[in-house]
Amino acid sequence: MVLPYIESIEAILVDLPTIRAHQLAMTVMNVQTLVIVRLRCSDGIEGLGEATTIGGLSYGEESPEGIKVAIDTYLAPALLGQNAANVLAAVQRMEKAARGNTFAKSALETALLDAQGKRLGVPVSTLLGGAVRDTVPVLWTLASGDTRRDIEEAEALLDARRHDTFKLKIGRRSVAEDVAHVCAIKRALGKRARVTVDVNQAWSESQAAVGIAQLEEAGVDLVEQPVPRAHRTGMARLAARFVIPIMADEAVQGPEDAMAIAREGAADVLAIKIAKSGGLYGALRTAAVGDAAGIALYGGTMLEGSIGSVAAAHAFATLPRLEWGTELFGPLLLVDDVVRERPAYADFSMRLPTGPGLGLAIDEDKLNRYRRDR
Ligand code: MUC
Ligand code: MG
Repeated sequence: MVLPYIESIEAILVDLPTIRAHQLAMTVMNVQTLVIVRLRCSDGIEGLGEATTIGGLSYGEESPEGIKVAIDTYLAPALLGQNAANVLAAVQRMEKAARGNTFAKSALETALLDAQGKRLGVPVSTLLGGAVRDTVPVLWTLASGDTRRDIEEAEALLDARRHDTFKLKIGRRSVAEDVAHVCAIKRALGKRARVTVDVNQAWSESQAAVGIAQLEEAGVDLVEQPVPRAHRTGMARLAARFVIPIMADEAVQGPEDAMAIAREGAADVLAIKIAKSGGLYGALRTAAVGDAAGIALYGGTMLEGSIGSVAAAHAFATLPRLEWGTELFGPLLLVDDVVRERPAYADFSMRLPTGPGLGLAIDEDKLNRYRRDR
């Protein structure tokens, strides 16, 4: 048998407008930039991957432009000519070629898994051992910056049975203003919806102690990353002090962070993201550490388009326990995408595509329309 090898790798910057302004503690998004990877193999099979972050360098340590440079200059040369059918050997070569750069590595690993799935005629989740669910629950983030508009948005999505859990992005305004905003939304939605908040590291421990007490009182279901990611001892004190679950997002990148959080009791829930963990395998390893420690799991997003979101969904679909569902709504926040068919959302969930690999195909016209270098 002739082994297929990796023939070429292209990393393409794609700029897509969002359906409305998306306000987070560290930035306001009106456009999302995706880094789309096309990995072509000697047997004619092409794998797709995506690396996407939020707000340039304001959220994480890799920017879209930097991800492209890392792929073009360092990671692609390490992979060209290698066996395209051995994903983990390729991942190990990337680990030798570059430290960190987990977003870039995740996109390449996704593309290799997509290609291998297409080669074998099976979905990526099958390559990972098999899906235990064919849909994943998906929440929606309310982040328009306006309380009344957020309530209207939530009501419409509840009526459409698209989402019944809402995550509120806070941390931009004072603690008092943020708490008032959250309480108004929770009051309006009542028992019809779960409400969570993401502070994106914006509070000090003492601000968090005040804010979380009021959010708990208001019936909010979970608080995500209230304090800076390095402040694990503070997170542990907050997790011990309150009944409302504390979720680690920025504080958990890979399995080593999950281990430290477990040891220190620094969170009740882990937000797992393929980009933070360097790919689907890394995300599953991170999840396994948390799961073994009795920490609940949640499938996180970097607001990727369809390719990155579906890649993550294939991984999350294999997790035996996924207590807090996922937030894989990225495609719904974008006015358009670069795939022919976007994943389907209904009944508060995303349905996993069933085709080989990721189960997605590039729409060449749309890619040409939205690529930065057009
Ligand atoms: C984050 O920090 O969780 C996820 C949903 C959203 O609106 O922003 C992201 C990032
Ligand atoms: Mg978060």
